[in-house]
Amino acid sequence: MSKEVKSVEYGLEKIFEGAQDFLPLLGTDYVEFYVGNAKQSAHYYKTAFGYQSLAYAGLETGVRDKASYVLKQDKIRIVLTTPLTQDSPIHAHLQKHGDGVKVAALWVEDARSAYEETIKRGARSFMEPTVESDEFGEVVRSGIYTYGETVHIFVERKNYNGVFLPGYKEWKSDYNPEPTGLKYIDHMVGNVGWNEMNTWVKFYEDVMGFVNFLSFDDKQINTEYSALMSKVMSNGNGRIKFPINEPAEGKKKSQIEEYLDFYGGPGIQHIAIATDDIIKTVSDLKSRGVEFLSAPPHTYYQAIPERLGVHMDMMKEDLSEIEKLAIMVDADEDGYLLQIFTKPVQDRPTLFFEIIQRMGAKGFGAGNFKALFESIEREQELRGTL
Ligand code: TYF
Ligand code: FE
Repeated sequence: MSKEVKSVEYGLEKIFEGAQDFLPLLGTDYVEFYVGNAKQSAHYYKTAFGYQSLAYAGLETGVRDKASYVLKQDKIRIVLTTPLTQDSPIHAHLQKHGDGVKVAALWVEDARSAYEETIKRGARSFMEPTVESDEFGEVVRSGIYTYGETVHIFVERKNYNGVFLPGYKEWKSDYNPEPTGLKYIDHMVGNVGWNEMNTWVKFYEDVMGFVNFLSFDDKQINTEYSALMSKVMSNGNGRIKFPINEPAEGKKKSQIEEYLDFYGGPGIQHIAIATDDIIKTVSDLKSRGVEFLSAPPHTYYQAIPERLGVHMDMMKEDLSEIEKLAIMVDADEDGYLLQIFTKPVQDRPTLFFEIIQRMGAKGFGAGNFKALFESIEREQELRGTL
């Protein structure tokens, strides 16, 4: 089949001028977390977030050195992996970073070419192209490093129809909590060190062919106490969006510095997950014990009609319900969006989740940054890290 036919099939239209097409990406394939106890993490993600059991690899399937639980909800696949042996390198990763995201895997048409094209442009190798197969076909994977010890694995699965990857067996569980309406990964944000943002912007431009389509500087992103800078990188078809944050000088410690201290360097800070009914999703998540940042003050909600301007008429959601759930609202020229942020999902103040509903808006909620960062600072205050 020719490249053109495949592209049409996958709808790989180019929406960002300037993006290079040497690395066509079909979407996010999976996100792998390294965790201290994968069995219990899997239970948490099923119970609290409504993920469904999909696949498993571990002692019972002949894997001796680690256990991995794969969960799914709509288009999202997450893998929770823990080491089983004393000398596993995953231990070293956990000791340094705590629980966190190791792999942001990207679905590609050709994992060998993805590897060659990115290595040629300066990527550091994590995994040479490797073919894995079982009775359901074969998968080719390859991988490169991005910031810190985080990696991108390219997954080519066009000749595979198993549940996840060769080496995993289907996981059928009697415990299946209802989904909470999580649909797909909207973006994944990385925190990098002082003066490193532009290095990683250049990495996504030169090595991955992405474009920088939005930037926020410390004049736009600041509170009385702290500041940060952020640049949003996107691939050509807009399916993969990776904002990158760098701390900036403020009167007190920035949340980005707090992350870098506790994570022991750069890494993934938050994963934004899309829903098309944020009121239902957030109500469900709260009833299952997911903790969110505290609400902005009432004055924030009073200012929404003004902030939304022409988009206010479009807004279907009830403002008092939005305020009760502590959801935030912002608009840009294309529409509005609703978003909310969880507290960190492990003891270290590192990874957290965002729930986002886009009603046309393509931005990241810049109008909410101040209120959001003030909520984060209230948490930092409690942790003694501000
Ligand atoms: O992804 C974003 O840009 C928004 C806002 O530390 C944001 O979700 C930016 C920086 C940050 C937390 C949230
Ligand atoms: Fe975000």
